[in-house]
Amino acid sequence: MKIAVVGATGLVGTEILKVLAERNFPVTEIIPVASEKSIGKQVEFKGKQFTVVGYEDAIKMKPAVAIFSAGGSTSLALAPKFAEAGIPVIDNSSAWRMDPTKKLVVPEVNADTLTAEDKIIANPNCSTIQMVVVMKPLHDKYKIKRVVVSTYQSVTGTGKAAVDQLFAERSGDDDAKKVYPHKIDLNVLPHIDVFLDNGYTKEEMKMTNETKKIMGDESIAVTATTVRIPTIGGHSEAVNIEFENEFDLAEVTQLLSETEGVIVQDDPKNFVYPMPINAHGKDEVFVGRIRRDESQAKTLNLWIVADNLRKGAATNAVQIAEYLLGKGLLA
Ligand code: 11C
Repeated sequence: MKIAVVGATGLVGTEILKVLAERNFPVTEIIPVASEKSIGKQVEFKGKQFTVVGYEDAIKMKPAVAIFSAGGSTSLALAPKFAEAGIPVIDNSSAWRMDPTKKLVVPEVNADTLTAEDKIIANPNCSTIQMVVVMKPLHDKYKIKRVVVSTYQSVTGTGKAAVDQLFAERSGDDDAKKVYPHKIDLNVLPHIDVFLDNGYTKEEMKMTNETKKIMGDESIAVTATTVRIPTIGGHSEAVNIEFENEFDLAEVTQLLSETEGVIVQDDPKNFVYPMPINAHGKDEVFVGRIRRDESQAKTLNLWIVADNLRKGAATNAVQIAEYLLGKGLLA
């Protein structure tokens, strides 16, 4: 099966190629697509070299699916061209996520809504994905009323230039090119993406709005504070969930340990809890610090960690492709 990867040379694009190889997706040919300046470069996949092409050539090569990770404006311009040619697009940008005509998919939660009509499928924001994977079984069982989440997000969410800023500062170069408005090493920035008129950042509103859409329930209230920290392994989240119904703590742990794609790491006496350093390079979502909020009835506290480039982006996109393949929706 020919697979086009649009934005193949970026941080997420590179991870998509790794995940396709690791999960043995039946790839016969990778079609790496990138901007003018990268056309002609080579991209390696399973020991073979593939030449980067422009989007028109890629469409002519008739890939079975195109996975996009090239930013919102590229996606707005190019995804419809692939879709019009009958090539399903799985898009990592925020361009189509809240479009009511497009599905926003986390396979463990709502892949069953996909049909042959869905030619542009949106991949959610990384911080939303890891939260909903854990929340879905809890919502089904106890019905979520309200979520208060604070995030601790990896610089890899911003891209390679941010990783470079962190390591340049760490090596003592305080004049390093700044992607953030402040130093990131030895610091914490309560600021991810742009500020909106309501005082929240776009990242915070993505967590609110995308959660409702993926879970298919507009009644779930979500308030978020999203924070950038100097780490690279993944995003962490302190999540407080108020339910409609009473829960049993042991049952919550049992339920999560039986949930596809979730690994419970919760043995605080032995210092076992999820950390980005351990989640790095993994496809699962890790949950721990499972405890009752003693200040309020029917309320739970959790700590959720996942590799934002994996389950938060590449893995989720490849899992959507796997679902389409399994349902016979890829030509
Ligand atoms: C971050 N969550 O960590 C962002 C990156 O909407 O896909 C992903 C942005 C998005 O900065």
